[in-house]
This record gives sequence, C-alpha cells and structure tokens, in this order.
Amino acid sequence: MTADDSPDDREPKATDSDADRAPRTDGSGTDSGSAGTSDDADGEIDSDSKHEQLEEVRENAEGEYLTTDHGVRVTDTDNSLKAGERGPTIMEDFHFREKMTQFDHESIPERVVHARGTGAHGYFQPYEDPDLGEYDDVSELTKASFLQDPDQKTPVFTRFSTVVGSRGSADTVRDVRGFATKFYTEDGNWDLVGNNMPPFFIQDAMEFPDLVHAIKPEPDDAIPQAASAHDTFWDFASLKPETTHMLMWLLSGRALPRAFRMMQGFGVHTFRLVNEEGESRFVKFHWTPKLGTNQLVWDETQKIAGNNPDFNREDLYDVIDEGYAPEWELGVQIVEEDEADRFDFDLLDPTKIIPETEVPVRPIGKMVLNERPDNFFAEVEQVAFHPGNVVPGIDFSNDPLLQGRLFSYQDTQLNRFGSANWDEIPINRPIAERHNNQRAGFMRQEINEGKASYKPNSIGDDDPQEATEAEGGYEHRAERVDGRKIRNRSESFQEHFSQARLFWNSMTEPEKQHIVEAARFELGKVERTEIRERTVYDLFNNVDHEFAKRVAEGIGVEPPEEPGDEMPTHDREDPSLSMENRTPETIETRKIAVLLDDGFEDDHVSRTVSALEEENARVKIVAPAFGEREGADGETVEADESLSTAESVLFDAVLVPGGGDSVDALEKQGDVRHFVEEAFKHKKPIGALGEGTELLESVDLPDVDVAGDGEGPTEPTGVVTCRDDGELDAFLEEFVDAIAEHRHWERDSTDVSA
Ligand code: HDD
Repeated sequence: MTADDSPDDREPKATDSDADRAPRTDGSGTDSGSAGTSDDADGEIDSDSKHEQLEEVRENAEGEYLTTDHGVRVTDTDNSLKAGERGPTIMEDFHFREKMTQFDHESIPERVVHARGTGAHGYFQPYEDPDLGEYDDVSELTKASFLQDPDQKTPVFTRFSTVVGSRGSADTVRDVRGFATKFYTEDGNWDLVGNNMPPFFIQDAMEFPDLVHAIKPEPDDAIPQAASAHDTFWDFASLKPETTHMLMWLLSGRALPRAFRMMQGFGVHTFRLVNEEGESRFVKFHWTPKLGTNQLVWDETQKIAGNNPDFNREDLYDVIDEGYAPEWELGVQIVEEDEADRFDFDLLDPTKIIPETEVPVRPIGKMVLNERPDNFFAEVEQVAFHPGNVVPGIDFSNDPLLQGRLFSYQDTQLNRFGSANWDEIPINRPIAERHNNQRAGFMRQEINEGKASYKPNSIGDDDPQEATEAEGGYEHRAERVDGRKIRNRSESFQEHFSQARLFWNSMTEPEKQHIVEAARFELGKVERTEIRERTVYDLFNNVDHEFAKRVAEGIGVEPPEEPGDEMPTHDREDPSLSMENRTPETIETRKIAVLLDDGFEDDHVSRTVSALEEENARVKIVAPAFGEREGADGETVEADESLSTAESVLFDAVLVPGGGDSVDALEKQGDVRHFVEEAFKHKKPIGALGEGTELLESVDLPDVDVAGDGEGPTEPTGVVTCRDDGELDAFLEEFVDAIAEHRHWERDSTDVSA
C-alpha cells in the first residue's frame, strides 16, 4: 500500500483545511515538517526511500577545496598562525580553534551495553504468498501496513552488536549478539530490538542495572574486558536461578557466531499483533538466516580476536561488497489471547521461549541487507533504537522486562546525544512525515513554520490535527487492567529449569560437550569456590545431573551425588534449538583458502576454483607471499593473501591442489603445516588433490586415512582427497558436501573447543 492509494478510512480527518494536508509521507515536498524529502514524487515508499533521504545530507569532498565549517576556503591546514615563525600561536587563528574544538568534542558516550557493533542498510519485503496456515492473509493478524503488500519494499537499517565489551573490543568474544532493526515504514519507524538468543537472563527491568554491573568489567580494576568469565557475573547468576535458561544458550555455540549473517534473531518478548477489527493476538518475532546458523569454535575465536578483532564486522561488509546480500526470513509465532494459559510457563516471562514443537514459526517476509553505510559514526554509531517505537498493528505485552525497556531506551539516547532531538539525526529520522509542537532544544534541525506551537489553537487552524484510529492514529490496545499496587514476582514466573533442560536435551553430543567445556572455562576463571559450587549445585544440577557432574569434574568441585531437588525429569526435545539442524545444504559465501605456490597443477586450480565459485563460495588464493604465481603449465594466478596475513582461522575450508614444485615449496613452510593442522583441529573441511595429498600426510592428521591404504577410519571426516584426475568431478562433489556440513564434529567429539 502506498501513501497515495491509502483507503478512504485512512485519509486525514475532515476539516476546512483538508485540501492543504499532505499525504502521510512527505513525498510531495509541500508542507514538509521533516527536513529532507525522502520518497518518490508520488509519495510511495520503496527500498530507496531512506537512501534518497540520506542523499540530501551526504557530503563528498572529491575535487573540492578544503574549507572551515562555515565555508571559508583554507590556505594552510598544517601550520598554526604565529607571531613570528618561532613565536606563540595567535588567538585569532579561527581555523586552528575550530579544528581543535571539533577534535576535542568528537567522541560521544558509548552505549552502556551493546557498545561494539556494526550495521547495514537494506529492505524488508512481505512474502507474496505467506504460509499463514489458518490465516489466509496477514491482514487477519495485523493492520501494520508495511506487512501487507508483497510489492512494497520498506527500507531498514540493522545493527548487530556484542553486549558486554566496549566499543573497541573484539568481535569474537563469548557473548549474546544484539540484532536491532529499524523499519522506516510509511506509518513511522518500527524498531525491533532483539538478540540472537530467544530468552533473557532476568524477568524484570528493575534487575537490569544489577545484571549489567555484574557482567561488565569489575568496578575496582576494570577487568576483564568483554567477558562473562569472572566472579561478579557468576556470583550474580548463581544467586538468580532465572538466569539458568539463558546461561545454557550463552555457554553454547550460539555465543560464538561464525557471522552475523549466519545467526538467528529474536524479539525475545511476547508482543501483540492487532488487526483492523481491533482483534489482538500474542506474537513472538523470529529472524531466520538464509545461510543457516553456524558457529566458530572457542580456540578459533581466541585466535581471531588477535588476528582480526573486526572479524564479524568485516565479514558483513566484505560479503556486501562482493555482491552477496545477506538475507533473513521474518517469522511469527502466534498465540490466541484465550490460549495464553495453555503453556506450562507464562508468556510474559522473558526467560522462556515458546518451543517450536508447540507453536510453529510462520514466515511472513524477508529482510535483505545490501548496502554498507558511508560513514560509521553518522550511521552506525548514531543510530538509536527504542523498543517503544511501534506502528499501528504492533503493540506491547505486559512483560515487565519490556515495560521497563520502554523507559530506558529514550533515556539512554538523551545521555548519548545530549538532546531530545536525537530523532532528527538523519539515520534516525523517519520517512513518514512528522508534525507536532516540539520545536526547540539542543541542535534542532527542522524549521517549523507558523506561530502556534500549542493545542488547542485558533491561530493556526488547530493544526497539526490528531488522527482517529481509522485515520492511522496509534491507539493503544484497550486491555482491561485491574490490580493492586504490588512489588513482587508472579507465581507463574517461578519455574526456572524446565526450558534449560529442554535446551540441554535438544543438543547433539558435540554441542553438549561445547557447553560443558565453556562452563569449565567460565567457572574456571571464577576465583571464589563458593560461587563455582553454587552454580553447579543450585543451577546446573537442577538442569541435568550428568551435565552438572561433567562441569564439576573440570573445575575442582565435588560432583553432586544426586540430581538437584528442582531438576525436571522430562526428556522433551525441540530439534529447532540445535544449530546442527539449521545448517543448510549450501556453501554460498563460505571462504575457502587454496594453498599454492609456483608450479601448482593448473587444471586442479582452474577446475576447483570455478566449481566452488559456481556454488557461490568465496575462493581466496593463499601463497607464501603476495604476487603472481605460475602453474606447471604456465597459467598464472594472483595471491589474495600471503602466509603473513592469512591464518586458517579466517577461512571455512582449505584446499591443497597438486603440482610437485608447489607442494614441495609449501611443505617446507611451518606456517603451511600449521594452517592445515589447525584447520583440522577446528573440524574444518580439507581437500587435497594429487601431490597435495602428500602435504596432508606430512602433517600427520590424526585418524585420517590420507594415504588411502586402508590404515585409518573409514567414516567421513571432512577430509576429501583425490589422486586420480579422472575422479576430479566426484572429488568436487564430495568436497562441496563436506564444506556445506561446515564443521566435522565427529572427528573428536570429546574435544569441541579444540
Ligand atoms: Fe537493551 C541497547 C537488546 C533488555 C536497556 N539492547 C540494546 C541493543 C540491543 C538490545 C540489540 C543495542 C541497540 C543498538 O544497536 O543500538 N535489550 C535487548 C534485548 C533485551 C534487552 C533483546 C531483552 C529482551 N535493555 C534491556 C533492558 C534494559 C535495556 C531490560 C533496561 C531496562 N539496551 C538498554 C539500553 C541500551 C540497550 C541501556 C544501550 C544503548 C541503547 O540502549 O541504545 O538502553
């Protein structure tokens, strides 16, 4: 639906000045309350609308003179104005003063949580034929206009983040990831401010400052950075059993995503969808990545943090630059209001999920991120989200965590920007028109015409007018609320272990082992024995007895003899919780290192590179040094990376082509052997052709039958070899399958962190 062809009941309300009133988006350019006309001449919102709005504030210095902020051309920006060549600087030097003042003020407070992040532009598009099961049409669920028309693309900006670390911390730490999306809809901005894990640690916003104080660096020495593995966090967690479910997620591979484009997103809270008839249903929002969910292993994350602390940030921009726009499906879990009580948990409790075995996720549209920002500060740092930014058709529930967030985000933006006008910053400005009587404050951008900045007024025809619900006005759902003021926790919020156990039960053995090893690391870093014991006895032993024993054995705590009193006995599983069930059969965007030197087998390289690229993998030639490399038959390739810049941890798979001279040269390099050994240790697929197989033999990979002499395991290990060029096609097929599998956990399921 477009602003121009909105149905009659959404026209502005009838008054004498009707003829002057502009459509809901400021495409006409008339009476534009929002500085920066954004959309097409016909007022229609499309995927370019935000881009066009931002175009008005973009600046490009190419071929231009250097000027002061006030537009005066500058003759010399290296030397301050002095009284004599060796004399003191003169106050009159306006260029020096301005340059220095700008510099002195160019940092703003970082976000108190989620300080480290990155973002990209894109669009959201409802599906043509949404699989809505009992609902034929999304309009039965919600009147949100941007969800209705499959031809309409609504611009979005999404910011991904870690939570705990400061702005300069590494990307690959063990942490929750933020997943916040601003939809610039024709009805105003909707911010879906979620995480990559569906439950949360606590149940009431009142506890949030305590949670954050506990997990952030400790207050006396500001150690450790970007880590939950320390006393104060586990002290807090062990005293709050409601954290248990989320702790299981935090200890799992979900906390080490391979890429932002390979992680799910969740709105976490139960929200409401409301249709034109005013009917409301509960909803949970899900983002599902088209590329599936994939994780790094712990040892790898530590090395990447040193080798490339911008690993996830860079990955997002690299794939966009290389033409692969990451994509997620937006899905909803719908619960009728009168069915809210049918669950064994409270829908308002944010430490709980709705298992997909109970309510399936229905896809309703897709998000594509296809444009990187031009300026990190102006766009990624200044983007400001607020869960209270909703549009008609989307409403809140009484989840006490959500209710508190509705205060906190507006407040935190005041701290970050020092002004209530943060919504006027271009990246935050809606495309929908804005008209109200707010027109002052620090850094006001808009120039509001007219004398009357109050209501009611007769001087300005009483404009701007309030809209009725039929005219698109936001009407809060008239939920009946009746209660006494009370400060306590509902009885329905008191069970904390059942879903933690569901999560544990749903893991594969390598995933369980990952959780155990992560817990051993985290608690191993905890100095106080009583905190380690409390976590094992009071939390983990109430999830699963075996789990608690396995952790205890690794951290010097006496393993519990009996299961905890509160341990649920159910053996329910939900396959959707295991990342292993979410690995798609595609190798699209996987980064594959081809290790070679002069004398490589030309045919091996050309055929494998083209076969892998055909599958949309990103192939990088890694040679001992940068520059051109010549094959045995004279073909040349350019090295994308050298052994000084590339390590196996930065790749998803390794291929060693044949060619005697090439392999001989590689074999002499310790870095090459380390590359292959480490890729193996991290369970990555490895391919070798011809003489390349000798390289694998020389590094002596454990339990792999590289020699092909039957001395070794026969089960698949993700190491694919080919000695006969006649079998190259079969090799390629097998290698692609091995890459699609992502990691080969069966190599050694007792050593997941590697
Ligand atoms: Fe929050 C930032 C997600 C609970 C208070 N939060 C922030 C961001 C994300 C989330 C993704 C970064 C947004 C960006 O990229 O700029 N927060 C969540 C989720 C929660 C949650 C999924 C639980 C369901 N948050 C939560 C509570 C409070 C806050 C309970 C306080 C009562 N969150 C904030 C904040 C931040 C923030 C302090 C810091 C920077 C900002 O808001 O803009 O206000």
